Amino acid sequence: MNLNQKELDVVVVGAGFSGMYLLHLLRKEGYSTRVFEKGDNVGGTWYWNRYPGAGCDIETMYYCYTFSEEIFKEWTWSTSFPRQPELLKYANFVADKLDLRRDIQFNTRIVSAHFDEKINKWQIQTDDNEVVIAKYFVTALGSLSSATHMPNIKGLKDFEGEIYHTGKWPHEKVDFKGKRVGVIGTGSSGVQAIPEIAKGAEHLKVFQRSPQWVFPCKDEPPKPKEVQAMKDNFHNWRRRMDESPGGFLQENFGKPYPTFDDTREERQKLYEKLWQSRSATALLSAYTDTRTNDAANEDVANFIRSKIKEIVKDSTTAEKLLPNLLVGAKRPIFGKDYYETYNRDNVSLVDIRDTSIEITKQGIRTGDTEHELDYIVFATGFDGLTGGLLKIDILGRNDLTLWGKWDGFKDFKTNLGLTHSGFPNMFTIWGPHSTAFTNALRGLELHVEWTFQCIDYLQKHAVETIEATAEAEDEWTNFNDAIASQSLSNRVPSWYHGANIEGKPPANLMYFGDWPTYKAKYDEVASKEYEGFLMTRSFETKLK
Ligand code: NA7
Repeated sequence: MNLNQKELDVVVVGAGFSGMYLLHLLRKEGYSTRVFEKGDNVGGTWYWNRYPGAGCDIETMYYCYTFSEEIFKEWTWSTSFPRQPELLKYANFVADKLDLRRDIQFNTRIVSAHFDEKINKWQIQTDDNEVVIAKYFVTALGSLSSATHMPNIKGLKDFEGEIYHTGKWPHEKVDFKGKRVGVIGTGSSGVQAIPEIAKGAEHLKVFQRSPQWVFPCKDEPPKPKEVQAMKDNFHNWRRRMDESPGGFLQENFGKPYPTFDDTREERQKLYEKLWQSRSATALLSAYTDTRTNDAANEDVANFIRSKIKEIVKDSTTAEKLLPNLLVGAKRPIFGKDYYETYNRDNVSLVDIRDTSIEITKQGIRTGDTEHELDYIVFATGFDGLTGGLLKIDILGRNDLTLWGKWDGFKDFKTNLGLTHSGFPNMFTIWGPHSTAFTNALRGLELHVEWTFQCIDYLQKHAVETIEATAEAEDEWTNFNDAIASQSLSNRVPSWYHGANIEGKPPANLMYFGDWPTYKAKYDEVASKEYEGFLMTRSFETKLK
């Protein structure tokens, strides 16, 4: 490793799954590459999100690298839905196997990246004031974990107890024994953390602003026969993943016709079966129109409401937990014993939908009620997709910022989610316009492979700069927006549109369509030798 080298081919920010894989590909082809990582080890999302209960909601056999048959075959998961410690162990296993750490500079944050038009290279500065120069600047920040969201609740600074955020969990174990704990937020993180915190705390109060649909999933060990079949048929299995709508194989137990072709009894029978399946998200495709017809959607909603009322013994609490929301419009939340947790004597739910909330020295005040607490856990999410990017002082041509280019989100555009006109030789992996409903690991593999192949092409063709054209950006953004307009998700504000961040103007930040179409778009652009991009060649090449 030569961490003193000041001029590199590629600088990558982030040593999560994207940065690790990109480093592997670039290094194999001999490109001088350094990854900068603000944590002290690899793992990205799974390095930071260490809260109790943290885990993945895609089954392990899909939420893993598929670029290497050897790695795939060598690793065996212990559960169907992997928990954070095992995911982090997996990231470390891959880093060891590929000997990645020697080119990763840990404990180092990139604070700025300025494109120097005189030399057509990026000047990149760390928080230690080290400056490196690179031809290519690649962000691999993940879509969420680089920018946790701490809401600006009155009195936050006054609290005399301890404050935690699920997305920035301390590396030392937090002991809840004998503590009065408050959790704010009931999204995916809150729903995972709440049952685990409840097991340790003296008392847990959950402060819920919006009840959401929580789908139970069964955390059982993968069936050895199924795993072996996947390993034995690796290439076929990978191809089938790419042909599937979400980039992972899901048994479809639903019916191939619309909801109301079945009688009420038949529908209830099917819903019950899907609720009991390995992942109750199967309910989202119970019938062909579950996600497209409002009455069909409400039929499933009513079934889940009946389940919540059946599970939660206290009827007032159950009533507070009932969502009034299209099913499947927000990112589905997977839960393990979530609703059951409200039957514990040491857990209570505080509905803050219509109440003022304030933090005091001793805890949280809602309306006139004071809740005394030792710890407050914020499970309040992230400034997703763009938050991490905007934290870095990135300047493209003519000192253009991303914020300026996007006109403060009023004119939000990207080309393929990866490139941005005005920012030559810059790639933003798994950032804005990444896929909403796809297996993220498969998705980021595509972004990484595309970026690597593009860089390799440019180097082999003596290209000095590549940059998306404004027309290509318009086309891609219009394509994305057209798909979004058909999506249930467009009808419910969420982090997919930046709606969770106070003052962040809404924009369509994700791709809501299916995986094969998304992948085909990327493949098409590459196969047409980067159609939609401007390239400038080096002086020597121009002379030839
Ligand atoms: P989410 O899904 O953004 O959830 C954040 C939660 O925090 C949600 O319940 C919010 O309520 C709540 N929240 C946010 N701000 C406040 C304030 N000011 N007061 C009270 N409650 C608040 O983040 P997660 O970390 O759970 O999950 C993010 C993604 O990670 C998830 O989609 C998966 O892809 C993995 P709200 O619903 O806005 O009323």
